[in-house]
Amino acid sequence: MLTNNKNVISWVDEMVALCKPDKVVWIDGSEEQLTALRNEAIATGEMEELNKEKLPGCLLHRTLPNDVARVEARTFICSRKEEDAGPTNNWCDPKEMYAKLTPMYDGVMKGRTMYVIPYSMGPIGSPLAKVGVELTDSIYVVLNMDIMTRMGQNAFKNLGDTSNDFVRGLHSKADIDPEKRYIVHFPEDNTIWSINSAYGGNVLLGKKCFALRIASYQGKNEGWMAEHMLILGIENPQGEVTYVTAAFPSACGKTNLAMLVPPEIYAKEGYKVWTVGDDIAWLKQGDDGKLYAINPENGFFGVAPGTNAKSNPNALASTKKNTIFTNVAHNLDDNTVWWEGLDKNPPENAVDWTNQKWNGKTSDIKGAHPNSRFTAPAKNCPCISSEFDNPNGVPISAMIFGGRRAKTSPLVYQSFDWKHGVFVGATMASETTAAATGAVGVVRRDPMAMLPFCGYHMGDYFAHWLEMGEKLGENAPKIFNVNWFRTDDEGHFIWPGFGDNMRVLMWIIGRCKGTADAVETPIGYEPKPEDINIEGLDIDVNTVKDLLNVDIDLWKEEAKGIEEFFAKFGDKLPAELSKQLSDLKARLSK
Ligand code: OXD
Ligand code: MN
Repeated sequence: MLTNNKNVISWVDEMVALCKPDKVVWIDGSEEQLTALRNEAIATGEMEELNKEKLPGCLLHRTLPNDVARVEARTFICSRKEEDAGPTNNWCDPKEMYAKLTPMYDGVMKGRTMYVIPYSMGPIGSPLAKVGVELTDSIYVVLNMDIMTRMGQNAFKNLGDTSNDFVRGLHSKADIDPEKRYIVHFPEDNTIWSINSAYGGNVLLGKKCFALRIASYQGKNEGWMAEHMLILGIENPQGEVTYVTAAFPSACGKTNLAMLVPPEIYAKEGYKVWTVGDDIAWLKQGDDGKLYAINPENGFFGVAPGTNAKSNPNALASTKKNTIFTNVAHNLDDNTVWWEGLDKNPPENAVDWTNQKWNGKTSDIKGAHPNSRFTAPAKNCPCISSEFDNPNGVPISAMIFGGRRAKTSPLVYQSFDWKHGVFVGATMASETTAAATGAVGVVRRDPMAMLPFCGYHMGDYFAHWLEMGEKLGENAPKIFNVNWFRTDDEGHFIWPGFGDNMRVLMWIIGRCKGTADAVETPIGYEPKPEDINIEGLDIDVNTVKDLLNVDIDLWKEEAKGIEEFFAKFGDKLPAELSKQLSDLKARLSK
């Protein structure tokens, strides 16, 4: 045992009595213990050790084909009252859910070892950090948690001997039976139960389950925010850094923006971009009144396909050592890994992610699963911020929302104020692409990119955002919306994206500093076309004008869509958001 905390000890005892493992191992986080676990996983075939010269410390793992992604249909928020989970979550009465799952955990770890993983979300000792303990029968989970969190004995330091403020996570692979898979949150008990999966998003309980679903609920009660946002800093040639956060639905390039490489025109002047986080931000008002953010994680759980030296050199560099690859192709010639979009040279002598013989040159099936992942330590990232471990976080000047819209949203606009910004975030949407199954171009609303991750009623979540704005007052970050995905009549993207998105961030920062101009439109403030720097791009100012165009008819349609979406929330929808909608309609009709 690594702690004297009675709450931890009695809960672990209770779960041991339920799961009946042969052995219980407390994870202290020492290199010695981790090396032994790596060796055990390699010996049993759970993981494969990769090329020691090219990928030192790296491991390869494959999950079962039925277990490759988060399962929203089997993810539950079990608050005592159904209305506290809200219309966007699956709900079940907690008593009923405990009664259903307890027999499934009964004796589930017979013949297995239970690992007790203490971890901190956020730098140890940070006033914004929180402690979790995850119990699991998977070495893969232990080794991933070591990368994704501050794991081990030190995590208990923040808790002390008497506190009960820790998140209780119980995970068992069980039989990896998809019919009996459950990812269940009991926000009022600080508890997460996950069973019958071994895929990252379902089993690394510090990430989506704790740092978003449970933490969003804690944040509402304790006056802070847990958001699905990247955090980045832009340093100017004078050495001043301005920090922004940004929320986008999946498949909109969040990790790429977080690790952006400045285009030549800015790089030569001495501008730099620093990554604080690529997925989750915890935000709290500081003593000086400003809003501060920490990244609660310690690593990146990134999608491998599409990551390459051009799209995201910093992410690729992060994966070159001490990284765990899941469900990528295995190059048998040099014992390295490959995925679609890595380069134009797929291996011929390989196995695909299902461990079948695979020739990348001739096969027309994919070598890596589209949701294959790398788990890489944040400190591997060449552009990791020097403030990454700052316990007080970084001050946020702007918050950015965005989605994938072919025509409706302009390249960038600024909300009129915080309240209007909450409306902009609450009405965020993406259009489905050909990459997903189902119809193309269907608008999916995903407020603040939190639809699958909000641990309570989204109407109350919007109200919490509005309250935070009241508290922050003059210090509230400015709120923006961006859209990198406008297309021309042939369906081609107009804006170059990637590193060139910095050109838009520069206008955003100018607005925060009061140095950039804007024009008022019915949907918010926009740059003048000439205020977006296009030096070195092969687009002209008329193209920027098109990118900024607000089509009133499309926006009238948009307002109808928003009205339908808002109806879902019934009387939990804050009156302020209905008012924002009618104000928008009035401005569109002027
Ligand atoms: C993720 C997600 O894996 O949002 O980060 O799905
Ligand atoms: Mn995410």
